[in-house]
Formats: sequence, C-alpha cells, structure tokens
Amino acid sequence: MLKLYGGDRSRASIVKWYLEELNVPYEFVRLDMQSGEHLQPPFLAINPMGKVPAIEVDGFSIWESGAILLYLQEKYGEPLTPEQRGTVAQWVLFANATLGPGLFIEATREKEAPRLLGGLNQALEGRTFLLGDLFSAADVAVGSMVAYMTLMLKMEFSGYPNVAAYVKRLSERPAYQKGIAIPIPA
Ligand SMILES: N[C@@H](CCC(=O)N[C@@H](CS)C(=O)NCC(=O)O)C(=O)O
Repeated sequence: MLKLYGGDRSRASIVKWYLEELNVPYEFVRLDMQSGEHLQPPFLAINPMGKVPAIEVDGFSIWESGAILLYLQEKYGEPLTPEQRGTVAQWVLFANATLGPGLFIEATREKEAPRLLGGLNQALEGRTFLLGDLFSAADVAVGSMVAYMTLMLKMEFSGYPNVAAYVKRLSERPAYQKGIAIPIPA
C-alpha cells in the first residue's frame, strides 16, 4: 500500500487531500518531527533532504509536494492532454514557487498580493476549477496554498470574489475536509 510520510500540521495534508480525491488507499506514517524523526537514517533513505511530505509506493519514493501531486495525477488521475498536463504543471509550480513564497514571506506580501491574487481571480473568471470543469492536481496545489493563507495569515479574499468563491467551493469537498481539515469561514 502507498505510504504517505508526514508530521502533524505539515504539508503532507496537501497530498492527503489529493489521495482522498483519487480514492487511492494509503497508510499515513506520522513522523515525530518534534524529536527529529525526519532527520534519522530510515526517513533520510526516503528523502535525503529530511523534509515531508514524501510517499513510497511499489518500491518507488518521491518527495516535494508538487512533484508528488504531478506523479499522482499521472498515475491515478484522469488521462490529460499534453496541454492540460502543461497547465496543471504551471499551476502546481506557481503555487509552490511563486504564490507561496510571494505571500508567506512578509517582506514581499504587500507588493505581491494584488498581482498574484488579482491574476488568480482573473484566471478563475467563468471557471469552476483551474482546468475549467475538470478538478485536478492544480486545484489541490493552489487551493491548499490559499487555504493556508486563510488559516495562517487570516487573509480574506473580499477584493477577489472569484478566489473567495473558489476557496469556499474547494473547502466543501469531502476529500478536502479529510485531508486539509481547515474550516473556511463563510
Ligand atoms: N517545498 C517542500 C517543502 C517541504 C517542507 O519544508 N516541509 C516541512 C514541513 S511542512 C518540513 O519537513 N520541515 C522540517 C524541517 O525542515 O526540518 C514541499 O512542498 O514538499
């Protein structure tokens, strides 16, 4: 069975959400990160960087939440066209390399928020999900980032109505509730 390695309140929730969406059976291996279990040889053999999340399946292991999402989409998700795959990769990379750092780093937040959230708001115009009607790993990557912003930065998206509606829509999904488990205020 697929093993998902994570800690309490870690980015493993992102992967958990997507595994629940895909209905893939998995075992959650909770590492005691307080005591540094993620820095011990057994876990370093899975991820030499000593970071979670990581997954192990059929003797194969992979880490970095974005890479894991893309792998799971390819292995268990609906077949996508090359253009859809490219678009999913674009949003997953945007979530982890641009949106997260731009908004979680206090020094850049004020400058980056209008541009990044404004752009996301525009991209969501007339769309249910980032690929249109099809839910994908892109929504897990971007959706979990905006959910974390709601929870950790107490951000509200009142100036970005499409983003606010999108976050609410995602948070109502049963798989989100099992994985991320962050209530989004009404
Ligand atoms: N870019 C990585 C970030 C991984 C990461 O920083 N994970 C944190 C937990 S959320 C971690 O393992 N921290 C432990 C440490 O740095 O010692 C990803 O998205 O997977």
